[in-house]
Order: sequence, then structure tokens, then C-alpha cells
Amino acid sequence: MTHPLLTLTDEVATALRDGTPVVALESTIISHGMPYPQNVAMATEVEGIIREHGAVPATIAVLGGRPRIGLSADDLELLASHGDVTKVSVRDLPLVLARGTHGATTVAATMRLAALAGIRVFVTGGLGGVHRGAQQTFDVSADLTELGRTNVAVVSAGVKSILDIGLTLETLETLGVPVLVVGSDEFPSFYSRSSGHAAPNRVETAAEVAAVMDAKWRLGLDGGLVVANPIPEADEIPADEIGGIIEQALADMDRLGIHGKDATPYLLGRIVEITGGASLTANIALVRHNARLGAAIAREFARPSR
Ligand code: PSU
Ligand code: MN
Repeated sequence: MTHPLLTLTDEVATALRDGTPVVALESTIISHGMPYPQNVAMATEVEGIIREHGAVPATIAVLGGRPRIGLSADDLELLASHGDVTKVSVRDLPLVLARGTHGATTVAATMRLAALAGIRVFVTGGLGGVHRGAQQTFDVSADLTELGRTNVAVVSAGVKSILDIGLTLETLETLGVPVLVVGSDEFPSFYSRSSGHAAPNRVETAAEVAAVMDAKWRLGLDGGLVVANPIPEADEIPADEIGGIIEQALADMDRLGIHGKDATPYLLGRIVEITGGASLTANIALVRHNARLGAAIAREFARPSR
């Protein structure tokens, strides 16, 4: 039975009932991760890629206080262009529901709503993690907490070096979260295929990922999995090129005193500015790439033999 607080589109409800593969998508990436109108174009295109690859897309957000699983074209346009959409992590969910307002869900909040709907595969661009300087600021994304407890596999292009990648990987280990890197010995850093950190585990295929998901949850090991899909070589911005730009964006953020939930959106926007849009092009390319992999994982996981 569907959770009474969720509103599913007919397409998603039917797919879940019939065992058709479904892939969840987040909405913070739309409202707070990319500029308009590239954000709505990306969101629409990614839904199309997931359909072309044999799965049903379910973009998740809170609209007028209702958690929505699957959105219309008008809903995507609203999330992309409306000035008043809150960035909603797990702790913000009760507030947007109680107040009847709009919320764009982060990885953490999207995982939770996807799990409530019975969706096990989720595609995004980049994960939140342990911020640089977290030893002082304690700024650790709730995405990690959620990965430690909610049964959803999250496909991303790894972790941006606006974060401390090493500390993020250590925290994922502590939380019992498997980290699977597809087709590479190195953990990827979003814009770049390399990060200087070894892949905790390497896999080659969507079927391998689905088998690990199945084994984890059949053992009763609650929590998520990180599936890191390196950006294609043709689209990457080499680590030495983006490194200095990220340093500059971090310095600008400190100078402006920006912190907390505003930190990640500010940094993403500033990096787009400094790179003259090149980081946005890379970001869109990696999300497309992740959508293809996510649909394949959802198809493998939905096989009747599981
Ligand atoms: N990284 C990106 N793009 C994004 C985000 C992260 O490359 O849009 C968003 C995701 O929604 C992620 C959130 O869950 O930022 C993390 O925010 P915070 O660090 O405040 O938890
Ligand atoms: Mn934070």
C-alpha cells in the first residue's frame, strides 16, 4: 500500500505495482544546483533518457506541502523558475509539509521519500559529504546520515572537491555504506575522473551493482549504497584545472560568510560563473551518463529472479 502522505503520478504508481523498474530523481539539483533554463531542460532530458533505457523516472519534490513522486512538465518548470522553493533536507521535510510550501529535495530527503514509495534506485549528479574544514565547522551533509539508514542505491559521479573527499569516504565506511565505483580504480570527483583516492570497490556492470544491493538488504543490512560513475573522459574537466577554481570559490564563500545549507548552492553557482559555464556543461553531461546507468541498475534489480 502506498504511504498516505505521498502523491504518485499514475505512471509511477502503475510501474511500482507491476514491478516495472523505477528510478528516483532529486529536485535540489533543479532548484538550487543549476541556473534557469538549463535546469529544467536537464530535468526533462534526464527523464527522457531513463524512459529510453527501459525505466520510469520519478522526480521527487514537495509541492504545496505534498510529497510528490513523479512530476509533470509544469511542476518541473515551477521548481526550476519559482523564486520561493526551499532547499529541503530530511530535517526540513516536516516544516514544508506543515506549512504547505514548496520544497526541492536534497539527496537525503529524496532517498527518504523514494524509500517510502518503494523505489530502490536513485540517480543524481553529486553527493553531499564532509565539507573541507569540518573539523572546525562540523559541516557534514545529512546525505551521509541518510545513506547510513535508508535502503536506496544512489548513482552519482562521486564527490566534488568542494568537499573533503577522504573524510567523506571514511565516514561512508563508518556508516556501513558500500561504495562501488563503476569501471575505474579511482573514486571520481564529479568534474574529474580522478580524485587521488582509490576506489573502495570496483565493479564493471549494472548487474553486479544489483547483486550487491540484493545481498545487502537480504542480509538485513539497512542503509544505502554509493554507486560512483566517473564522468566520461570526453566531458571531464581535469582535476588540476578545476582545483584552482574550486579554491577560489571556497575563498569567495568564506569572504562572504556563507555557510550551512547555502554553502553547496553558492559554490556550484560560483564555479559556473568562474568557468564561464564549462562546469555546467560537464555537470549536465555527467547526469545524463548517470541516468543511463541508473536505468540499467533498476532493470537488473527488477529481474524476477531477485
Ligand atoms: N552536489 C552537486 N549538485 C547538487 C548538490 C550537491 O553537485 O545539486 C545538492 C544535492 O541535492 C545534495 C545537496 O543532496 O546539494 C547537499 O547539500 P548539503 O551539503 O547542504 O547537505
Ligand atoms: Mn551542510
